[in-house]
Amino acid sequence: MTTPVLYTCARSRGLRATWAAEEAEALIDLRILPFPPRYLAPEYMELNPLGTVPLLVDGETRLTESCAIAHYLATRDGYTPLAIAPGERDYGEYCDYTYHADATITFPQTVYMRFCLFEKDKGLQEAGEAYAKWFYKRLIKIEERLATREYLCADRFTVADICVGYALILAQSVGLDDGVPESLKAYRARLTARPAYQRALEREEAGRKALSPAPKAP
Ligand SMILES: N[C@@H](CCC(=O)N[C@@H](CS)C(=O)NCC(=O)O)C(=O)O
Repeated sequence: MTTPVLYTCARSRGLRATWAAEEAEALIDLRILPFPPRYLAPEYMELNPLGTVPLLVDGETRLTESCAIAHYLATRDGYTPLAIAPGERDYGEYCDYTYHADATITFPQTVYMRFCLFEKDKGLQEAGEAYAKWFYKRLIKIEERLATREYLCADRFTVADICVGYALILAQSVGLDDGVPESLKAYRARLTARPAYQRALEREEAGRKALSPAPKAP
């Protein structure tokens, strides 16, 4: 069997994949790129014409969706407790929250980031702020779900928590935390305290540091 190669940028949505690999103890060849690779690693466009990260290459198989990669790494060699199998309780909810994480929650976050952080000069800040509000409103579904649960599905930590948890981690790092309910902040704190999350961060950070040009000798 091949070792899957994960191309990503430190702390990007690819963290979902690095984190899942650490939780599942799945072997991956982690390749950290400078952000954005579209400009800073143009040769990457040959591997992924979208220019986005993450990308997982596993033999002939190629995936470019962070939530799909997290699920794939948790199930590639057979179902692990990190995923929920068909027929198991909360299988449908597991699929739903895993997709919900990027399609419904991270989507407005990225529009906010684009208009309010990366492309401020375009004069679209008002629209960006509207997307920030939209993001806050969209947290209602996970807030209600977690009101009576520690984890989203089947009373255990799964890839659905990794995928949704990353959106909450991103919220904190891009200044989108004001409208995040305290209960979801507590959920995020539980998730980020996990040793596998800490290891994933360290791995990505080590890769990022290795990219930086060595300091010039005086
Ligand atoms: N839905 C995709 C989105 C991938 C994506 O847009 N990634 C961002 C980083 S978080 C990116 O690569 N941006 C750089 C660009 O588009 O040039 C996923 O979840 O993996």
